[in-house]
Amino acid sequence: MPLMQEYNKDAIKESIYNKLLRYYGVTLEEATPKQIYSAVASTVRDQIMLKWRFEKEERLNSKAKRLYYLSIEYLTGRWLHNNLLNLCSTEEYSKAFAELGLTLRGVLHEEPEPALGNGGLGRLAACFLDSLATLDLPAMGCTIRYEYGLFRQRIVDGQQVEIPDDWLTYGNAWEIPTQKDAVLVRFGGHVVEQWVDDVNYVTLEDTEDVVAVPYDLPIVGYDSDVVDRLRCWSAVLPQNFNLERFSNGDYISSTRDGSSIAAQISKVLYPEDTSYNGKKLRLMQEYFLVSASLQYAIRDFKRVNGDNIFFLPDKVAFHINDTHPALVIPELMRLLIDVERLSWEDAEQITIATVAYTNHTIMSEALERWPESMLRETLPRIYTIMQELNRRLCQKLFDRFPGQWERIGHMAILAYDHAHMANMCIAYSKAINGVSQLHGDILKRSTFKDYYEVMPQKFMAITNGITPRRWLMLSNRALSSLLDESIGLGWHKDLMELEKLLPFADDAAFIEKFAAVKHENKEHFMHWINRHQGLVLDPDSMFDVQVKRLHEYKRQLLNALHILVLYNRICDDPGYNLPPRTFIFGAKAAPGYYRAKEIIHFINVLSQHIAKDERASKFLKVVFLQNYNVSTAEVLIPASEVSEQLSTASKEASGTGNMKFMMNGAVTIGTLDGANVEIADLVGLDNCYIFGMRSHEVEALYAAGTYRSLDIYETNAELRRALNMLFDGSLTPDNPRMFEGLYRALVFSDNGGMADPYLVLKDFGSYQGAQARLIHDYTDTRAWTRKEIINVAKSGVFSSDRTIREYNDKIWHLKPLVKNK
Ligand code: 26V
Repeated sequence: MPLMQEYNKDAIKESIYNKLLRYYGVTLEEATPKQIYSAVASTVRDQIMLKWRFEKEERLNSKAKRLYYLSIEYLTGRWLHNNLLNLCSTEEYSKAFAELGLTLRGVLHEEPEPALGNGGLGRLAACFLDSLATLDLPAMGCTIRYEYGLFRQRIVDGQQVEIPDDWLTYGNAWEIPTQKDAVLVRFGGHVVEQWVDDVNYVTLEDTEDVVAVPYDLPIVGYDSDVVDRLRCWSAVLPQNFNLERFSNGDYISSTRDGSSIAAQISKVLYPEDTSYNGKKLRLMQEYFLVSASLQYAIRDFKRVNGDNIFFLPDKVAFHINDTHPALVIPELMRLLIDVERLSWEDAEQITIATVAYTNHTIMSEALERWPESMLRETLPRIYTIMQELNRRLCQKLFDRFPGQWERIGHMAILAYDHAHMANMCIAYSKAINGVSQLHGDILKRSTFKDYYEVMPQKFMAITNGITPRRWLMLSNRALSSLLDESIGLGWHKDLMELEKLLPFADDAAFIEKFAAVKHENKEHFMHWINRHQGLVLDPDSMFDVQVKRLHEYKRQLLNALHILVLYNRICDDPGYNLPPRTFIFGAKAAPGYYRAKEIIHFINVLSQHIAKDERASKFLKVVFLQNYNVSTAEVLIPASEVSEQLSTASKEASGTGNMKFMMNGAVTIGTLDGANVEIADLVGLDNCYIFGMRSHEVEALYAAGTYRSLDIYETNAELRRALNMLFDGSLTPDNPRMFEGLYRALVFSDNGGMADPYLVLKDFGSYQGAQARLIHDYTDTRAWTRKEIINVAKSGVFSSDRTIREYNDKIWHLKPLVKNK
């Protein structure tokens, strides 16, 4: 690897000096931390660029099939550390930093957090790219270059305040603007049909056009020669897209757009969508992403493979990450019919063979539907194509289910004045998959039952995974070193080798070392949170963590109410004793989700209330982490001992946080939902704490309509007392009824809705029982550490490398790019 040798310690130092001088005219001593970060990142980028050529050349030589993974979110986390790790260069850079009087941590800290995602969906996409590049597979991630990512969260007076996330203020050291690949995306206008020699030509006129300009981020595979890319499309008005200035590198002034709609398209992730215009903007974002990516993909296909578009399915795979990029289907049809001049039948066949779809949630609010009128107005040609897709689909469904109008309406693409995007994805793609075994089953058995009956061969379940590079090697150095010295280095390339740890679970010396690693990580987190939030934690207390999006189905409230019950016990019984425990919550609530914000407020009030009580705070501390994000997770997860995975069974499609905790040795307390089911199978019931209703029981209970949470309120005195504290002034004397709304939603069926729809009260007793077992077990340190070790040992299957191999074997069929064949 001669190229890499150039990046030894001395070369790195020289490059940093040079860049500081050339870019900023400063010496190392004069440079600001941001300038130093930028010089370092630019050095790493040079190193990556040398590798990048291989992917470009080899893909051209071998005409390899390429995957386009389209996702409205990519929650990548910071890049510098990950790039160093994957280039296997962390050590050389650390040495160089030491000689320059810098610290790795200090330099890493200067990188802004790219929050181009909201939660699991976006983080999964980022893990997938890491694995694709690591497995040498040719792939391009496609998303939008949002100027503002998901909001930054501040907690003010216990409540969430949203602050715009201007993550691009200092530029982005990793992105490479690729103006030669800019394409035009067209909105609005009207459809013009012309018949020439019996052929119907369709064109669009009077459209509002937007230029899509790609900015590419390199995706470096771990110890691999392949560098894939994440392409982020930015929207610019045509008259403002000054190619000449752009080519000269003047990106800012070449793309100034003022307040035009084009500027809005790539302005912000998830614009508020309660208004008509907000909703329309989201639709435009989705089409923008899809149309730009597809036009580029077809152009690239022709460049590599020639003009015969019938080979498209052999050379290109489009993957739809949830329904946000569902317009891939009609857009591909449009390009094949209107531009490539294929017949409808040929276009349909190619589309189905090229496209696959992953469903990530069964929550009905997240199954996208667009008003037909909005589609017709915003994307008239796409709308006519969807009408024809729908007509042909319904015809087939009618032949299969004659007269069953309700069923056909339920399966249609256009019905009840709305477009149902998931239906289109199932009907016109080659595969649909759920993200855990249970989720896959639920899709078949319930959510898409009718489709499963018609096209069972399309349905699959591929359990999610996480990249062990970021979530173990990078974030948990201490554990990684312990693994290296005890089981060797094989796990770096094959995470199943973690199983070699199993015999160590009973080795007293190893148990001690493992416990010491956990303690070191807890101390590290303790310092971190002290610097960031000024809090003081006790590293000898149990770290019990629930971090994830705030949603009622994830039941942060179950955890909080249980803490309140523990608090009451401590207050009541002067002899009550339990191991000191720090409960850590982190969650962002969607800005318009009132109930979720109320839960955040409640947790913060609870935290303050307990902190004020001298005796209770000896045993309990509740921490609400501000602005939970990828970087925070990297510090927190290695320090965690208990992983709270409390979703109402059937609601969490998979969860991936659960896997990160497991891989870092935290023990799960959770329901048999999503991938928790698989975690429990792997570690056994002695090494996790399972409680609550099973998913089929939940479904049966909903169907029966007999659930009355009031009965539980009336019979469980401890729970009733905790619930009453939501409105009796114990927690908020100045405003006693502050959380009455929360209480009412759990106990009464207001407005025709079901009381306690997520079964918090129903599962409370069982949760309490699991907590009691857990607390009992925790006091035996050795036995507890054994459980942690077994969790790590069994986590190999949750590597996203395994997930990607499964997708590749079952759906994409990509071939690795191989050096020196
Ligand atoms: C939710 C929200 C709520 C806030 C406003 C914007 C917005 C946009 C989309 C969504 C749907 C999120 C879908 C999602 O993240 N699903 C998660 O996907 C993970 C990866 O497959 C999976 O592990 C989680 O169980 C699933 O919830």
